[in-house]
Amino acid sequence: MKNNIYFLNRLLLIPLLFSLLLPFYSFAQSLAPIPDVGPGVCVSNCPDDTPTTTSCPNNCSGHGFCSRSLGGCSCDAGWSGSDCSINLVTFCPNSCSDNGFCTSNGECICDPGYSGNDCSTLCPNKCSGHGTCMDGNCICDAEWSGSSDCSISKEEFNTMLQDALSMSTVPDMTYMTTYDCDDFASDLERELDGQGYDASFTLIWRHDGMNNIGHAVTDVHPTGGGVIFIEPQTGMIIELDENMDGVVGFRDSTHSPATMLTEGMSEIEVYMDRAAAEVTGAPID
Ligand SMILES: [Ca+2]
Ligand SMILES: [Ca+2]
Repeated sequence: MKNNIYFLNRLLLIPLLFSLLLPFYSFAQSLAPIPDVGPGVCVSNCPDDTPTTTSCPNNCSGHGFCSRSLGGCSCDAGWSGSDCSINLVTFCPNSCSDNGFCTSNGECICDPGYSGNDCSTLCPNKCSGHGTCMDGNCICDAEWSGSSDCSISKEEFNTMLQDALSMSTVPDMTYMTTYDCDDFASDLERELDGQGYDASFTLIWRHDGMNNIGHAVTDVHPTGGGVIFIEPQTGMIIELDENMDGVVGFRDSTHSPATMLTEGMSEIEVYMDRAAAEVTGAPID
């Protein structure tokens, strides 16, 4: 009988121990990382943070899983939206023509060398990897602005242009009151246009506090962007970045009577040709 009582006590001890240890077990379990569950159903801490067995929106449409860490759907590649119902392949225009990445707001991010809202427009030579494709035209990086496909560097272009200038007869002309800077600039512009360059006519107004001293030079626009200025009386490429900020500031086709500086102490105005400058009222003799 004594033995039986002892046995009964031992039997009672087991549930007692269990009931004492259970809270520790539950606490330890609550510290364990909760893995994402999927697909579809969220067990707790769902988007509304209510501990229920409710699911993510539309059960993530079968194209993702319900993520506790995100508090919503984590969509499979190629799907987007809060319920993963947006097919990114067909959501963007023309599926980005297989030349770009479709974003969740329906816009294509085109691969290098392609442009257009559906990435269907190819730029020349894909801009040679030295520029950005915009509306079918390359916007070349500054150092690669020598050609429309950004394959010629600015330095190479300058070398070719300087070679062409060394053959020019305009710098050999004699400076006279009747044949002065605007005549040099205009004649060199026409000559370079004839050689296939996109040349135009530039006026520079230098300010010394009281007076505005005008000068005319020639400029050339490489097809990849930028402007190169030339002193037509010497046939040399000149640098007009007076304030040394890496760009030459100039006004396009407008003459403001020498009041708004565009570069250092100068106002630089680029015109299509001398006649276009005269039309704006710029004083040219
Ligand atoms: Ca003149
Ligand atoms: Ca500058």
